[in-house]
Amino acid sequence: GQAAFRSDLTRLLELVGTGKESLIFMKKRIRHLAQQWLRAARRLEQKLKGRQRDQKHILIHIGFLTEESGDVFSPRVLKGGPLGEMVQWADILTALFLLGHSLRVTVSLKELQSNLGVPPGRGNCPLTIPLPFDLIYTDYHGLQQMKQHMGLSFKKYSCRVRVIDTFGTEPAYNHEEYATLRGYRTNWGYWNLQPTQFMTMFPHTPDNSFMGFVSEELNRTERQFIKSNKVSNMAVVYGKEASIWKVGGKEKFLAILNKYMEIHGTVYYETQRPPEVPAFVKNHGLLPQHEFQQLLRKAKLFIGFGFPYEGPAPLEAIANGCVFLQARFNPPHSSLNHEFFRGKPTSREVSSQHPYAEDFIGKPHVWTVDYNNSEEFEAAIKAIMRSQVDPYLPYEYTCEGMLERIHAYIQHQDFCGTPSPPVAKSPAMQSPRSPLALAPNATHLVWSPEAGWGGGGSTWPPARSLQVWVSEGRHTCTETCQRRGLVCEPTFFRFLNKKEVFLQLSITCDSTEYEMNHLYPAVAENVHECYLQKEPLLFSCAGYNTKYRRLCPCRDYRKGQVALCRDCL
Ligand code: U2F
Repeated sequence: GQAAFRSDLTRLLELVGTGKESLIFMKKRIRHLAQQWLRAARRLEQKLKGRQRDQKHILIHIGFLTEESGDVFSPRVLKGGPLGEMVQWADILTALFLLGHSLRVTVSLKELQSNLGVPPGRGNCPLTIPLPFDLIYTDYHGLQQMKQHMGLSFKKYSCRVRVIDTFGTEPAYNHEEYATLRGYRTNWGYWNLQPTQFMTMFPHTPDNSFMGFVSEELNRTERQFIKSNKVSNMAVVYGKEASIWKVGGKEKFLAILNKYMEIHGTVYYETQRPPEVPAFVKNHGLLPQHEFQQLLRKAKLFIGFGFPYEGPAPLEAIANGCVFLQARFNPPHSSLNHEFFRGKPTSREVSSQHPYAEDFIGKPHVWTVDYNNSEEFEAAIKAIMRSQVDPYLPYEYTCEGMLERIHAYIQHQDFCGTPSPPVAKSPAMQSPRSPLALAPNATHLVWSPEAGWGGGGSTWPPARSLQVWVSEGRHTCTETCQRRGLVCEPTFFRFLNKKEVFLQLSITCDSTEYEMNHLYPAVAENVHECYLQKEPLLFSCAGYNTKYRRLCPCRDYRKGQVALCRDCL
C-alpha cells in the first residue's frame, strides 16, 4: 500500500519497548523532540505533494543492544558511556515511522528469530525462508547474528540490509578476497555488500550512504533569547568520562583557558570529584540530555580535548550558539596509527577531533588549532570571546533534512532489483556509448544529453549530474571532487570505467589492463599505462597512490544536504 505520513508518535514509543537504560534514553529523546519532528514531517509532506511512496515493511534490529553481543552500552548510559549510537537509532526509528512505514523493532536474538520466522533453538536454519521484510536496518553485531541464524536466506536477502556503521566501511575492506590479499584488516568482517548499504553517522566517505541524526532546532525567539543571554566567559568541556582529561599537555592549555574563562564540565562521577578533573572546574556531573542542551545555551565555548571522536555533541553545541574549539591532529589519526581506530574498516585520516565540524562548518563556529602552540591557543580563546556567533545547524542535521534524505534512499536505492550493467571483461568488448562529452578545457568531462546512454534514465542519482575529474597523485577521489565544490559519487564509476574515457580526456594509453584495485580506473602517467576496474564492488572514492592519477566521478549537491544531488529528490 501507500505510505502515509504519521502525525503522532505514541505507537512508536510502544514499539521501542522498555527495560534497558538505553531504551529509556531513546524514548526520552523521541518524546522530547516529538514536536519538531512532527512539524518537519508536515513540511516534507507538503514538499513532496502527494508523490507516490510505497509503504515498506521494515525490521529494525539493534544488534549492539542485544545481550547476545554483550550489550556493553546499556549499563553505561547513566555513567558517561557513549550515547551517540542511541541518539542515532532513536532518530532513525522516528524518521522511518513518520515517513509512514510499517516497523518491527528487535533488541534480542529471540525477537529477531521469531520475526524472521526462524524456528527458535535452531542454530543454523538450512532452508530458505521467505523474508517478511522489504528492508532491514541493523548494525555489524546484528549482521553477524542474522548470518548465523538465517542459513541460506542470508545471502539471498542481504541486498535488503542496511548497516548502521558509525565510522564507515571503505570498499577495500568490504571485499573479502581483495582485503585478505592486500592486508586490509578489520575486526568487523568482510561482507561483500554494496558499499552504499553501509550508513554512517557523518558524511565520512561518499562510498557509504550518509545517515546522520538530528539536533535540537531553535525558533526565532529562542535564538534571540540565547544570543542575549550568552555568558561570554563560560566554557563547557566536551566529554562525559573522566578518562578524556588524561590528555597530554592539558595543564598548559587548561591554565591558559582558566585565565580567561570559567570552565564547566559534565563528567560522570559516583560519589566524589574524579581525580582527573582539576578543582577549578565546575563539574555538573552527567546531565540528562535536555539539561545538557540548557547548559550549552548559556556557554560561549565548547572545548574538545581530542576524544570522543566524531560524536553528536559538537553539533548540538554549535546549534545552541557555542563556538567549538578543537585540537588539530598532526599527523592525522587513523586505523594505521591509533588504537581507537585499529580494526575499523577504514583508512580515513582524521585530522581533528571532529573533521565534519572542521570541513563542513568551520569558522566562525569552529576553530581547529594546535593545542601545543600556546600562542595560537591563547589567540583563539581571545578571538572567540570577542566574536558574535549565531546558532547554526546544517540542514542535513535538521529533522526535515534527515526525513528528506531517508525518503530519497528508500525511494531510490535498490540493491536487489536492477543489477548494474556488467563491467566489460575484456577491453575489446563493445561498451555502450559513453554519456560523457569533453569539457572546453579537456581536463574534465561533463555529461552530455546528446550522447545518451543505454538505460541511463533509470539511474539514481541521475547521470546528468556527473562530471569527471582526474585526480592529482596525492588526492583521493573524495578530495578531488571536494576541491571543485562537488562530491564523489561512487555509483557513477561504471560510466567512466571505459577505455574511450581515457581517450576523451586526452590521456595516452600504451596499454590498458583490467585489474582488481580499489584505485582504478586510473593512469600511471609516466609510463602511459591505463587501468580499468575488474570488480565493481571495489569502485572507491577513498584511496590514493602517488603512482596513479585516478578518474573520479563527481556530482553536484544540495546546499546543506551533501547526500542528494540538485535534482535527486
Ligand atoms: C561518540 O559517542 P558519545 O556518545 O560519547 O558522543 P557525544 O558527542 O559525547 O554525545 C552523545 C550525546 O550525549 C549527550 C549529548 C549527545 O547527544 O546531548 N550528553 C548528555 O546527555 N549529557 C551530558 O552531560 C553530555 C552529553 C560517538 F557518537 C560514538 O559513535 C563513538 O563511539 C564515540 C567514541 O568516539 O564517540
